[in-house]
Amino acid sequence: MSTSTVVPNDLNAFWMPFTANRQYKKAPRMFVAAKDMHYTTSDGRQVLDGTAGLWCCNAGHARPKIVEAIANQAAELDYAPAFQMGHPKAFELANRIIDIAPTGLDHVLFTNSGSESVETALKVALAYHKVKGEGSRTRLIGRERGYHGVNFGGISVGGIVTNRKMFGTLLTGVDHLPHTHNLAKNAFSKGLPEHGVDLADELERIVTLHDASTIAAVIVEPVAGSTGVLIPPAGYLQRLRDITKKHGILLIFDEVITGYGRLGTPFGADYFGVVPDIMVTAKGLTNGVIPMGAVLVSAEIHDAFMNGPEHVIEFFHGYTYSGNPIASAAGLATLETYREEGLLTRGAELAPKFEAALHSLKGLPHVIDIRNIGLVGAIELEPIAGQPTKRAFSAFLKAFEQGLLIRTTGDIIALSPPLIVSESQIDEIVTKLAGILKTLE
Ligand code: PXG
Ligand code: PLP
Repeated sequence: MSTSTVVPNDLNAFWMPFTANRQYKKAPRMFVAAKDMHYTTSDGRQVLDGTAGLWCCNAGHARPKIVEAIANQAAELDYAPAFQMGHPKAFELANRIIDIAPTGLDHVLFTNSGSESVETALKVALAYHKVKGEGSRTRLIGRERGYHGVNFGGISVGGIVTNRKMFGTLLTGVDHLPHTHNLAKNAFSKGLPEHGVDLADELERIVTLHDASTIAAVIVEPVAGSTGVLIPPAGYLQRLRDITKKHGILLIFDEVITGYGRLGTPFGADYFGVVPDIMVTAKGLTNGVIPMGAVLVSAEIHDAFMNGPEHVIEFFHGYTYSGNPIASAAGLATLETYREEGLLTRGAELAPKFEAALHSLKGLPHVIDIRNIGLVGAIELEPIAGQPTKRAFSAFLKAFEQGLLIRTTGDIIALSPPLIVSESQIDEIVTKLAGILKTLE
């Protein structure tokens, strides 16, 4: 198939997500193929994937096992009803996820995205307290700058203003911890920033304000990704764990980005040695190929629902496509690929190289911070006065022209290459970025 024949001739109907539609449609950027570390554009150029798609293609693109599993599954069993019926692969996938998950997380609810996983986790948390006879625990605590998808629960506990301000009153009974970003004290940290563990103590203040008996759960990203890679201060997540445990509050880790090897460990929980009560995942579960999410919960939470008459549904929640056969097949083949190639821990081997390469950009024009953890990095730029986001977006456009895909949010450049990236490709990413940073307005 010639790649030049597949460009649609009218871009008007598709209202694109999180995109400057009018600008994009004047000068569209199209991918038409992908293999391993590269995309192919509609004009036949190769683009090195510095972002694993949108933080999801952890094993790179068009991996044979996954492609084959999807094709075979579509032919064998395309769909099975999700409610009151089952098929073997969903059970198998749940077991394989629990095999790699931190000890203490024992059951899986399937969804179709990170956003749905967040809603599912929040509903499990509220219902858990209710079935335990603590129905007064209804408050949810998120964090400033947090990203928990785009559905109403997620934007309520989320802390990105642009994602919230157009949408009315959201969920009531939500409070927020402060974010942990502090350039004055932590700029150019390698790995965990040194300062800010005491920001976790803000949770004690919130508990005092509302009383623990009204609080159901705290939800945080172990490393905040979408808002521009905010890495938690050393000791911070442990302290949140200690405070939540002390007060009987559930701790939810949103690992949609940090899950499945991104930090060099299977999950962020492993990296930080902190096990939450509920873990939210998606993206890397199927290598981004088929939409799917998974919410992991402790046996204690699951077992609390397994009461009452056995013919009665225990939890009134689920999606038409929860654990659907093709997504399950993709998930199994993905986890198999990660296992065969050691990808859930490869990030730890590459992290020192990635860190050194990124921090070599220190001193280039406009660079006010560089931060990194596992195979995630960020370069924060000084915004152009009165025109926030413009400088980083122009870096994005230049990178694309030069055959490199990066991601920008605000004036922050985020990097999260597939976990199959080679050392020379890390050099290529950083060399190209250095050239671009020198030419930015
Ligand atoms: N939670 C977290 C922590 C996420 O990062 C979601 C929930 C929502 O997942 P879905 O599958 O509904 O999009 C996310 C998604 C970016 C970017 O470039 C980040 C996400 C999605 C798209 C772009 O920062 N995160
Ligand atoms: N809206 C209508 C009218 C429906 O019938 C359904 C599911 O049956 C939904 C929404 C929810 O769709 P899904 O289960 O794919 O989330």
